[in-house]
Amino acid sequence: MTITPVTPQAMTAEQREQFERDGYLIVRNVLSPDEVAHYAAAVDRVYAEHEAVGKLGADASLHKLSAVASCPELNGLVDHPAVFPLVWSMIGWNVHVYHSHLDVHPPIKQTKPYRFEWHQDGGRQNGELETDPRPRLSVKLAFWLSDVSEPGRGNFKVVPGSHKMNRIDGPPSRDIEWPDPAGAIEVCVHPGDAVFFDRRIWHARSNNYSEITRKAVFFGYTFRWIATRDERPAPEHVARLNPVQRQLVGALEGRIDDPVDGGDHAWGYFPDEVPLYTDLKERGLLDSSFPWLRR
Ligand SMILES: O=C(O)CCC(=O)C(=O)O
Repeated sequence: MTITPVTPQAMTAEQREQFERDGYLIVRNVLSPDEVAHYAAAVDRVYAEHEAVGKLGADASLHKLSAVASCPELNGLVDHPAVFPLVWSMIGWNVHVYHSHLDVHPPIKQTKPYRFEWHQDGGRQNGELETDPRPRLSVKLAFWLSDVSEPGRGNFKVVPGSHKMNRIDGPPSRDIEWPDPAGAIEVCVHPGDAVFFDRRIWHARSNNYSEITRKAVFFGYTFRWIATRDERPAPEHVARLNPVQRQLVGALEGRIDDPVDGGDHAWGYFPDEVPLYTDLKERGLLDSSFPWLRR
């Protein structure tokens, strides 16, 4: 597989300003055509396995949680050097993937019943945190493996700038037809592009009434002091991961397994044992002007 060589670098001041303003960034050409083919083939394999045992959705879609545990070939996406720096630039080194999924949405042949899909990520984080706006807490990367460069292809929809809004107007129940929020857009991206977004941005998947099967992989990153809802990959797959990938998928070993110190490890009390911390330190990328990049 040919990978476009990239030296990890912190997000630029322009990217930070745009992300703070809009709540998302589109990064073009993150994956080479070879990488797109490689990852799409892996996703296709998982899809075929689920299809063979009748485990697709009613619309023949697949929304499979725990991306790396479910499809070990996706491990190279979890710390992809072209976009992973956006993650640690925004939330630092004490992070892991807490929620990830691979998604396959074939063309829908019959109109689906309406469902209001707009949401912020994090479930009850959005009811149980008292501030306005609520804190960011997590960010997400979406890698696009199919062409959604035109609207109507099951595009990811966002309301730019809505990440500071604790609520939007919505129907009394999710099956009642309701207009999209003011300012909503369909994000148009090519295979190999990535979208980086704040979990708080109001977003939704749209229905794919095009002729093209939509394929994407999503990784949500948060602080290690927030519990993961992802499964850990099997030991034979963990063996192939680099130390930062192991941190991200919750597969570090050693003190982290200690009944007492393990909690402190997740709370970030032992930075020198956290692979992303040591990696950034060696590269001189720990910019102490950001609290989450301090020791
Ligand atoms: O699949 C999509 O376009 C949206 C995914 C989504 O809602 C999410 O990642 O929280």
